Amino acid sequence: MSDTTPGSAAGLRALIVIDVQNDFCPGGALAVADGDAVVPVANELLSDADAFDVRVLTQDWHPPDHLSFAVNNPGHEPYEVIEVSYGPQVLWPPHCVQGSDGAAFHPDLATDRADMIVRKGFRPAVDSYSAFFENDQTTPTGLDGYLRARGVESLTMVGLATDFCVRYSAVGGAGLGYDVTVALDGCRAIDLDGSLDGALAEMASAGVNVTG
Ligand code: VGL
Ligand code: ZN
Repeated sequence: MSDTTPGSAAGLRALIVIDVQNDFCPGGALAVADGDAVVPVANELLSDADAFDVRVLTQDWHPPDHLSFAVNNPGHEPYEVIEVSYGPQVLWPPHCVQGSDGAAFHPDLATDRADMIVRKGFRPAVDSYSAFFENDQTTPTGLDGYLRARGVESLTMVGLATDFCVRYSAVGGAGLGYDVTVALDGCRAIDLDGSLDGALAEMASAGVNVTG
């Protein structure tokens, strides 16, 4: 372990690469503009053994009957917000269906470098933006336990999308006590109705360090 840990004296540093999957890249079902531009940035960080002790990838992983898909909510269209058991939920085009090409990681992502892959959003009735907690804010994904067990104290996040899964993962991680940095040059946003500005404000007030 290196003794140059930024922001923490002894804890290990983890890189968390969020949802760099085909459906969030150009040509995908829920394409984020310029989404594939995050791949070289993520790969450079994944290869930087001096900067990180632990490398985690997350993967959005929905069953075909997932409640976040507009098609599973008759009378509703993609990008509408509906009320579900745990509060407001944005409806999306079907994306990242388990086992589909769209759910696969971008083919150029250096997935072999990862220690751990966390799948989320696999429960039909609960969406999961955060790498830590599903959208009901109570169901854990298990990532916190994994990081704690490995002695991780600081997190650097890149990936897709800045204003959804990166945002909720960063704010969730800060709430759990991690020292969280989001490297914006390795992120791209959906930006639905000002959601990028909202995400930047929320991350700042949660104490997340936003760089790049
Ligand atoms: C995401 C919308 C729906 C994301 C996932 O990875 O940001 N956004 N599912
Ligand atoms: Zn999703």
